[in-house]
Amino acid sequence: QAALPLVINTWHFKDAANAAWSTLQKGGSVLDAVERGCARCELEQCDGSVGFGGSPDERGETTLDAMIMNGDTMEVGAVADLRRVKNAVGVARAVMEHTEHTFIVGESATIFAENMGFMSEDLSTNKSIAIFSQWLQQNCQPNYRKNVFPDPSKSCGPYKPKAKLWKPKNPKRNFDPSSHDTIGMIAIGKNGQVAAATSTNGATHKIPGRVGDSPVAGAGAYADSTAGGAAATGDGDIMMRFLPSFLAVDLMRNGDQPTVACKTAISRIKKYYPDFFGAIICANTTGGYGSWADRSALHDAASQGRLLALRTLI
Ligand code: SD4
Repeated sequence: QAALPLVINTWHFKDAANAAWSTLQKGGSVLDAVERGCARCELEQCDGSVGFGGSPDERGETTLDAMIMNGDTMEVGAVADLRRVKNAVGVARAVMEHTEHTFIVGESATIFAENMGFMSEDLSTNKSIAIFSQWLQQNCQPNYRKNVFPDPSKSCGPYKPKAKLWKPKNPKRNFDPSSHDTIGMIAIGKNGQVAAATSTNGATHKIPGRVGDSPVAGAGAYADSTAGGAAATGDGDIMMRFLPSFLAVDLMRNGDQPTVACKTAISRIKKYYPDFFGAIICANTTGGYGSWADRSALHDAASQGRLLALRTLI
């Protein structure tokens, strides 16, 4: 149990937690806190998996997914497959506050962002170009239309679906855990107001247009000021099928302690996908918080969240 207010987030993104915390201390709202916290990660390109220059897709482009949720009003703003705009969580908040919609995607999200005054710029960096080129070389099929396209960079497309390696209950999942590190953040205000937000550049080498769990309310994050908040990180293609953040908040509403709620949300997924990668953080409106990860590789995502929570209380 901790005193309020409280900020926790996934992984070891301390600058993000501090940005959120100082926003609260300066009198900002919990929404301001989670927005600024996630925005800090977008600027710092936390672990390469948040913000510009990370997780290039199969065409080499970085695209962003983000959401924000107001647990007082149950308003949500979200963007996915956002191109050429760095501040995805800011655009998500603009969707929430300046439209009657919840979720805007792709080029249209970019146009919306530009109309709202967000700057449009290339999200590629030398690093993302290098990641893409290396992947292209490794995945290029040298004989594929070789005579037509002697340039190896042109002999790799169009996309041909790979054989599906995994099925429910089949532990073989073609998934690179090192490419996953989204920020998910929960802030609980002095009076128990809850806000949550996420921001990510998704999964590396995804099929263009792929959207993960992070911008989906109830999957990537959820906030309800009558119960608590939750945020998830990990294999979004699997996790979004179970709405783990919604489930965890609902379990807390029914009296479960945050750690128990987090564990149940992860266990529900493991029943069907025993080998998936994922973690979730949970906080309730009285300042209790907890986390659960499916395996040790991701314990960092959860336990660092706990450390950060303590840190912000110092
Ligand atoms: C996604 N869930 O797009 C995100 C990635 C992530 O830790 O959380 N990585 O699937």
